[in-house]
Amino acid sequence: MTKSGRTAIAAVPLLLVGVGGGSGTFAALVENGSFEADEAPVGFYTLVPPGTVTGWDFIGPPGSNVAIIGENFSQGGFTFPAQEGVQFIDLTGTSNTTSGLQTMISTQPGTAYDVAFFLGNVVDPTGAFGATSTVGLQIDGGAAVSFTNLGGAGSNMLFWEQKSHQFVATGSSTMLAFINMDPSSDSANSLDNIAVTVVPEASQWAMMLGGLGLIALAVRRRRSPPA
Ligand SMILES: [Ca+2]
Ligand SMILES: [Ca+2]
Ligand SMILES: [Ca+2]
Repeated sequence: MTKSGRTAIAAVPLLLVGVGGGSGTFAALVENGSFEADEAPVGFYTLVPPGTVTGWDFIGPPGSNVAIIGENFSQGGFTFPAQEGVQFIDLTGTSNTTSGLQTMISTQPGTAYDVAFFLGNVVDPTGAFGATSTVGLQIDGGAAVSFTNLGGAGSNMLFWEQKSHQFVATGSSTMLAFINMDPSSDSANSLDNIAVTVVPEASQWAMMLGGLGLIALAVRRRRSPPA
């Protein structure tokens, strides 16, 4: 292999880092998607409302709430570790109704996005936490798409499962809402680590490969000995 060939290949990881950085920008489409921004008391929780969640708006019937669950929370013989960081959201709060959170993200019309999030469940059929956890995801106020976590049987620890959903944006902003769909007898429906990313298109891959070629060329020219 020639020297310039090695140089070009060495440049590839740099470009991929650059492309990854671009994706990272898209991942940050959701502000505070891990619910770490507002510190809840350790071993306890903060009800919203009256509290607030950075980057999100509470939605739900009058008198209802959700909860920011603090680090090291445990109750009723169960432990509730976060999926990412130390905090997460309990969509049931203390009201156990159709409460939830919504956030507005910047989008490009016609672009496909992937919404990934973790849904937590405990199996407590004779206790307060129910046996299943179902979240409804609404895009721009459309029909809720439901996701259910049935896992965690035989464990006394919150069990996390990743879910994802793709949509094509129709406007320059898109509203995402996560709504509790557990029965009123169920007081645990956990949500953490929400990230939205652009679904790569064939044309974007072509641009990236074109970029690779240009960088390889530039590096080769730079490395050429002066005439
Ligand atoms: Ca978190
Ligand atoms: Ca539940
Ligand atoms: Ca609860």
